[in-house]
Amino acid sequence: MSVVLSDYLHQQTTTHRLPENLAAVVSAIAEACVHISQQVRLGALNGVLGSAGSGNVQGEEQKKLDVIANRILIDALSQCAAVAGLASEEEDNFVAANQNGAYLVLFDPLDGSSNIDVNISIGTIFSVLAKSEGVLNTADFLQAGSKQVAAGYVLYGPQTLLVLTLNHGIAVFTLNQEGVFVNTQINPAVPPQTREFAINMSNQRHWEAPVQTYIAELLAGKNGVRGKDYNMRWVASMVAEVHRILMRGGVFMYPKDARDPNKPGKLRLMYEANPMSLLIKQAGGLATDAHQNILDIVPQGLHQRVSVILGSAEEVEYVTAKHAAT
Ligand code: P6P
Repeated sequence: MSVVLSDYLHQQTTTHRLPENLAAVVSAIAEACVHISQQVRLGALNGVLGSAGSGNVQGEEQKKLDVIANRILIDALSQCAAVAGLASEEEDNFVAANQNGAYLVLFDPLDGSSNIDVNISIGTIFSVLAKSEGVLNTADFLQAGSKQVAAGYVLYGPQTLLVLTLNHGIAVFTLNQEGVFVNTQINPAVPPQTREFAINMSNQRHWEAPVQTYIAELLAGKNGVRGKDYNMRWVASMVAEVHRILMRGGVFMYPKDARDPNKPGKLRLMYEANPMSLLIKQAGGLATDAHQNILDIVPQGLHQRVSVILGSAEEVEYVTAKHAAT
């Protein structure tokens, strides 16, 4: 008997006392991502590839699908009574939704945009926080990742997958031909050790010394201090990298580099690093910014950037320890 997302959420309301209105928020996100998947899958047939001719608050060029996915999520979440407000990578400021809503949703509507026009996997990343009493303001969103009440992503790859945590493990759903997410896996576990790393090697000359040393050790393979050969992957879509790590282990790194010393890293804390770090923790892995657990970072801004090292716990501990030693 297939368990679909609505069944799973109902089970969670009984077994883990998941609030009904939080289940409604997750359902709204999932439904929006079904619509995004329909747009992504048609690509050129729908005229949705290429540049939108605009930029976002990050100073990045927006693709047409970035704008479309952003609009689909804003429209869907604004109609969900449980959503008080939302924050998007594509929006300068938060967007107020429903005054009596109990939750805040933060998202990267389409992560990996540079891959859209070359048909490589991309995804939607989302994070859900509880809203405190009072008039909605930016400070309501600035909660540490450990406060997330739900987090996940939808990966638009060979399959469209929803990977969700409600802080009680992880559930993986595959989108069927009727547009319904069907549960296909429960509680993937990240092995503590790995032989696979993901980093953009073209930035090697810009890294800080501990990362330079660490990656050199991996490249030395079995003749080096690590005593084993490593494999490398780099998809340039965080969603694809994290999914691979959830399925078979590995370490993903986007470290601080010297290209912009004022930026602690490229990735965004609130709607990329935090949701992915919660998933990785739920799967027995670890996520740090090279110095502290990402989930412990107290945010200062909606679009704050952070250095990310996440994946197999022993590997993340090893490279994080190298930073502590400097
Ligand atoms: P680079 C995509 O733009 C993203 O935010 C992540 O999904 C991905 O891991 C990273 O940036 C890729 O960055 O510098 O390799 O293009």
